[in-house]
Order: sequence, then C-alpha cells, then structure tokens
Amino acid sequence: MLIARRRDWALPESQVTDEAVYHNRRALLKALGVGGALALGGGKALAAAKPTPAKPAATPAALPPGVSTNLNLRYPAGRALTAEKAATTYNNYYEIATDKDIWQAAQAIPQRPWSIELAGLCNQPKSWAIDDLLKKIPLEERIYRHRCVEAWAMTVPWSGFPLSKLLDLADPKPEAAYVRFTTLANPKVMPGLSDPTFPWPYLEGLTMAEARNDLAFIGTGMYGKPMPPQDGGPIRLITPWKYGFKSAKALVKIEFVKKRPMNFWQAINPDEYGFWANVNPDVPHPRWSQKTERLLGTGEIVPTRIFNGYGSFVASLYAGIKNQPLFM
Ligand SMILES: Nc1nc2c(c(=O)[nH]1)N[C@H]1C(S)=C(S)[C@@H](COP(=O)(O)O)O[C@H]1N2
Ligand SMILES: [Mo]
Repeated sequence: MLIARRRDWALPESQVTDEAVYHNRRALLKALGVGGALALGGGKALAAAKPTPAKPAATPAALPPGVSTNLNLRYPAGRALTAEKAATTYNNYYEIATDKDIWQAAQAIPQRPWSIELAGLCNQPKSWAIDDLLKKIPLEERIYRHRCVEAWAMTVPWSGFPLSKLLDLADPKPEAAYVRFTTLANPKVMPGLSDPTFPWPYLEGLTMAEARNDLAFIGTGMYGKPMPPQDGGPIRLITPWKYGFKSAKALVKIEFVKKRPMNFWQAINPDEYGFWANVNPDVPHPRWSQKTERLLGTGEIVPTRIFNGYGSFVASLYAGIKNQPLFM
C-alpha cells in the first residue's frame, strides 16, 4: 500500500532532476534491463522504489477526491519541489489573517458541501456541486512554479484540470470578454473579513484568452492529497505565469462578463498592483526589486524569470497590448 502510493515526486532523484528527464531516464534504464530500485541509487530510494519503472495506473476511485497521479509532463518545473510542509504552512489568505501563519485557523473552512456557480454570459449557467464536477472532468497532476509578488516562491505538484474545461461546460457567449472569479466570504470561519478596510470578497479576473490558455489551471489537490483549506481548498485558480495574487483561493463563482473585472489587490492599491500581474524580473515593485525570489523550505535565492519561465506558452497573449502595465 505504502509503496504503491508513493509518488514519483517523493523520490530523492526527482528533486535534483527535471521530471521529464527523470522519467525518460527511467524508461531508458528499463529498456537496458537495469533494475528499477538499483538504478534509482540505493539507500532510501531502494526501499521506496516501485518494482517496475512503469507508472502505476491508479484507479481514480482509489484516490481521495480532487487528486490525480496522472502527471502531465508538458510543463517541466526545472527545479526541486518545495517540501510539502513548507508549502502548506506559509500561506497568504487575507480572509483569515494578514500574516502567513494561517494554516491552523484555515482548517475551520468547511470543504463540503461546496458548490461553484458558472454564471453570466454563457449558455449553460449552473451551480455545480464540487463532487459532480470532479466526476465530470478528468483530473491530472502538474508541477508548477509559483511566484508571489512579495518575492517568495515554491514548486508544487497540483492536482486539478485546465480552466478551459470549466469554460467548455459553461459554453460562454461570444460577448464574454473576461472571466471574473469570486471567492468564499464566510465571516463565521474567516476572521479577516471583519476588517472593513478591505474590499471583500477577494475577486480576480482573466481575459478569455488567458482563461483558455492551457496553463491556466483549476487546482483541487496538492502533493497527492485534496487541496488543503489553507491553500485554497477545495478548489482554487492557478495561473503560474502571473504573480500569486491572481491565483484566487476557495472559488465559489466563475462569471463571464463584458467588462474587465476589478481585482482585490488592484482595488486596494492600484499604484502597486494591477490587472495583468505577469511576472517580470525587470519591472520592480515600487517598494522592492523583483529580480530574485526566495524558495520556501530551503531559503535559497534564485533569479526570477519573465512570465515565471512560462513565456513560450503565454507571451503571445500579450503581443498586441500597448500602454498597459502588463507586469504589476
Ligand atoms: N481568496 C484568496 N486567494 C488568494 C489569496 C488570498 O489572500 N485570498 N492570496 C493570494 C496570494 S498573494 C498568493 S501568493 C497565493 C498563495 O497561495 P498559497 O498560500 O497556496 O501558497 O494565494 C493567492 N490567492
Ligand atoms: Mo502573493
């Protein structure tokens, strides 16, 4: 049981080798007839390795809700995974508190029942119970880099599905130009909401083209577990080429609209935070440099990359846009 459930990313080698290379190497070793456990380099790996390098076809029914082990290799993270403990105990969640130590308080957010409403300019408006949605849309796993505007970063194995699948379910009308995301605002379990100086609820928005881009992801799990409440459980947005504040947690509504939505952080401080919020090391925040980032867990400082390293997938989305702050 333990061995069968052990994920590839939990193996030591996956922390030093890009995962695509890593998988290819396993395939190569298999072709050469080299034993799986031995090839992975003895020690702890020996105990953890599966008997065969082939990926186990875990049946969805055997996994917790919102979780997939079907790793999509199209988006190599190119750096080590963040320790699960670090990623799940250092969080931004202003509905709870303005400091990072909210993970325990977040456990009070009920994860079921949960529904998410598809609304606005679409042909199939509907409120979906999350478990019906999880049955309807095939899940996959993706390892993404995450870059907070505050210059900390992490690398996380998320489970979920492309945002475009939700768009398909709703069947947006041609007039829909933007997608507006509304998140949970439940004062019974979110003490931060009692601060009236913030424009609750936490809102975000994307253009339809951004929302349709395959990188835009809906997260329903991380590290092979259902999405923890502190990381936006049970369902959140993940836009890895943008600063982290775009990745809205605890989604309750997705609306198709004509006009560009105002987002939470832009409403708070439009001189420092905008609508586009694409990552760019060469455009400093008014109060700090964006050239480098600090990795959660190790504290290592590494260079920040334009579009957080995802430019080949998303830069074209912005080609025709002039005189707009694309990087704040
Ligand atoms: N609802 C909501 N979503 C949110 C936030 C928030 O305060 N409330 N913070 C954002 C910011 S600034 C970041 S960096 C990420 C952090 O996600 P994590 O805590 O899972 O690392 O969530 C984003 N989504
Ligand atoms: Mo952030």
